[in-house]
Amino acid sequence: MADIIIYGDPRSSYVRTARMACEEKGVAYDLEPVAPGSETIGALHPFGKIPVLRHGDFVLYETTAICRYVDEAFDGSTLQPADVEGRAVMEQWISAVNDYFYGVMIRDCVLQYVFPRGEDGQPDRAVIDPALEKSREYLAILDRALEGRDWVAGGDRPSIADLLIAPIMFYLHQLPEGSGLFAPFANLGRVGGLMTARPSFTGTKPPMPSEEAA
Ligand SMILES: N[C@@H](CCC(=O)N[C@@H](CS)C(=O)NCC(=O)O)C(=O)O
Repeated sequence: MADIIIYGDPRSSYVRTARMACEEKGVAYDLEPVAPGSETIGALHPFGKIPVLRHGDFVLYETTAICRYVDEAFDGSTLQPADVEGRAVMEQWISAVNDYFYGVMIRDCVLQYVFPRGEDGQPDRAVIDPALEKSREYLAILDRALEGRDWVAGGDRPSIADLLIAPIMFYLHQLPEGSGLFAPFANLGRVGGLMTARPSFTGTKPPMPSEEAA
């Protein structure tokens, strides 16, 4: 058994971010697959969400706090830029992803397809269509931020901000509109290629519905 346990559903983008932080850092962990709102999570996370990290007696929730802890508690290459401006830009993007990207891209696009709430059990276009439009706008902002750099806060390796962004981009890409959404954005395509080649990304790929049924 590894020293670190990550509690959460492997399909969750936030859980994937926490796992990617461990993988990028080279820190062994066990994934305890539990649902948000479950009894296990209720005992560990006062807001009932995932992921949660346990390291010995230490229990921690909130994805960014988990990533920062994994980065600072263990040796290995860093998940935060060395320079003060780089760290500030990383914080800026962590905040932007949590406050703007997640709600629009995951809650209002991806989850609308996964748990359709429209008429006749169909995805609710009144929610999805404006969210797709907003996603396009936000992807353009991210694409501009990646001009001339591989990672959003600079440097030669992904920071915590990139680890938050990548699982969201993955799910957005899976949507029926995914290819079209990303088509205009060359920097997102280039950086997506770098990210999808990393073992931290390939090793945490969520089970897709067709694979679960198998
Ligand atoms: N601020 C939290 C957000 C965590 C979060 O929203 N996790 C989702 C899964 S991706 C969840 O638990 N959703 C279930 C729910 O909202 O009830 C973090 O950074 O960890």
